[in-house]
Amino acid sequence: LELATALRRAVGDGELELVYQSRRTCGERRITGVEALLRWRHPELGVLAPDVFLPIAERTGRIVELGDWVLRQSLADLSDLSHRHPELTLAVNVSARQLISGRLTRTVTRALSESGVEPSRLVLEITETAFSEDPVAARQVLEELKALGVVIALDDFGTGWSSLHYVSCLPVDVLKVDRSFVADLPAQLRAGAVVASVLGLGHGLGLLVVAEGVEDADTLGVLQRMGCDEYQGFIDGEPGALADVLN
Ligand code: G
Ligand code: G
Ligand code: MN
Ligand code: NA
Repeated sequence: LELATALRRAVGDGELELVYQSRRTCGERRITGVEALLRWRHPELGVLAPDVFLPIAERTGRIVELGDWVLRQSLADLSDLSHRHPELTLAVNVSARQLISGRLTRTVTRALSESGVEPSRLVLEITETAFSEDPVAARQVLEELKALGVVIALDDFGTGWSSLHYVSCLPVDVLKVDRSFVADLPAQLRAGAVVASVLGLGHGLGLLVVAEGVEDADTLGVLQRMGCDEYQGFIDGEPGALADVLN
């Protein structure tokens, strides 16, 4: 309850922050983009991870306001560095409730025009829960976003109940293989089979496949040999300030 109250003030008081994680090609490890990750610098509790406060924000509806802030701030951050990194893409996580809030398309349109960033450089990361809650509304918003020229990624792919259904009928461009499968890659044949099948599916549909949670060179080596397109993970360091991540 206290967190819920404090969260109400967090946006206005400037307590929210973004850290960034790079996304790179598996082959040359060339940077192609960054993912914005939200943090809350709570005055007494210190830096809180989204797992601690996003469920509260979802429940209270505050997530819509937080999501607006994340979009505007991350696009402004990218815009500041665009002269040096004109090709870099920005991935932003969108929660289920935000997706079906009825105002996401308008918010994205406004944030893009304020920042001057090309729509094709913005990747919105969606999880399957959004579709299980309200498939009709979710689908319509995705169509609107696609019409703007924004890129759509399915996040945590493989962990939901009906991934195959969604990937076959929704306008999606990118599959992000959940890190639970990636973590077990070097040691576990089962994880290898799952990742191989996501790669086959994604490439069969003409999608870009990104592996999440790559922590070591062994794992990256396996992904390279399997033909995975891009990866993210602590192998490139902890998420940090945008300027640091790009150095
Ligand atoms: O950054 P971290 O690993 O702590 O993120 C934990 C979870 O929070 C992940 O599932 C991630 O997708 C989610 N997350 C991080 N930033 C945001 C954000 O800005 N909006 C939403 N909706 N989820 C986020
Ligand atoms: O669900 P989503 O993919 O948006 O989650 C992103 C979260 O995953 C972030 O909170 C980030 O801190 C975490 N993460 C990113 N890379 C790694 C990694 O290599 N290992 C682990 N354990 N977590 C990671
Ligand atoms: Mn994500
Ligand atoms: Na994920």
